[in-house]
Amino acid sequence: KPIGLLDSGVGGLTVLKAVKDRLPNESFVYIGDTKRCPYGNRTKEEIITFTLELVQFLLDQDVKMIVIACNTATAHALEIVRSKVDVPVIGVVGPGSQAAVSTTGTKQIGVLATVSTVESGFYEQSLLDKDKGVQVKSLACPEFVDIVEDNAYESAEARQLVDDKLTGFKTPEMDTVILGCTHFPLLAPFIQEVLGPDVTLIDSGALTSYEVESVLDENKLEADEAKERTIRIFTTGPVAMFRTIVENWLETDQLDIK
Ligand code: DGN
Repeated sequence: KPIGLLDSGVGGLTVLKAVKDRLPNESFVYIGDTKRCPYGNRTKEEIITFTLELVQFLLDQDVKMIVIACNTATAHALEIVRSKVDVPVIGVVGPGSQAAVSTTGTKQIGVLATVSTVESGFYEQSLLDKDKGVQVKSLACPEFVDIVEDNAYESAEARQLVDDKLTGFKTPEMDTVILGCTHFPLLAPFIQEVLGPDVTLIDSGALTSYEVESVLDENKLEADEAKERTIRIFTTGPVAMFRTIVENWLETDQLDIK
């Protein structure tokens, strides 16, 4: 059976990329809710409703576990999804904050996320649960999501946007910054350039891939190695732009995109 991943759009592809590279025998189904993206400015109720719809779509594809590859949906809907479904469900905030507390030497951590993730306080809580001594400074960067969805994440305009947004964000002691939205790793080269080489960026995708692996082990959900793996990708919006981003980012056109 495949592993299911969901996001409000293309952001969760950053997680899919890490998980598929780590687990070469696994098959995947991905759904991006492009039609209703961004989730970051929506109410908690809307985010829960949309997330549950995507979860049902994945369950209909007979997935064996679900990765909520969206920080906004994780912050608002992880617990409720877990209470409603029988397969294991993981989010991206836990792995990201674990990595950040393990990385920081100064205990000053930055979080870049959507408005709704910042307002939920979920990252801050998750970080403090892991280390009471950390100080967290968060910034909502909803504009970053739009520029990624528009496939302009490598443009001069994107570079300028990141510069305008992040200049002055870093405190002198801040040594670790969480990319707290799964769209943001596509802008990581610009973000790194603006924040400087002394800051470690945390991309929760890579860390989430370890968690997927251990959840599969714990639940004895092995891949069927006799079968060739499949990666099926769905969007609720127009396919053309989505396809371009998928092919560039995952560096393959051997995908089934609908
Ligand atoms: N990719 C999503 C996240 O990680 O929060 C949200 C993007 C959005 O819908 N605003």
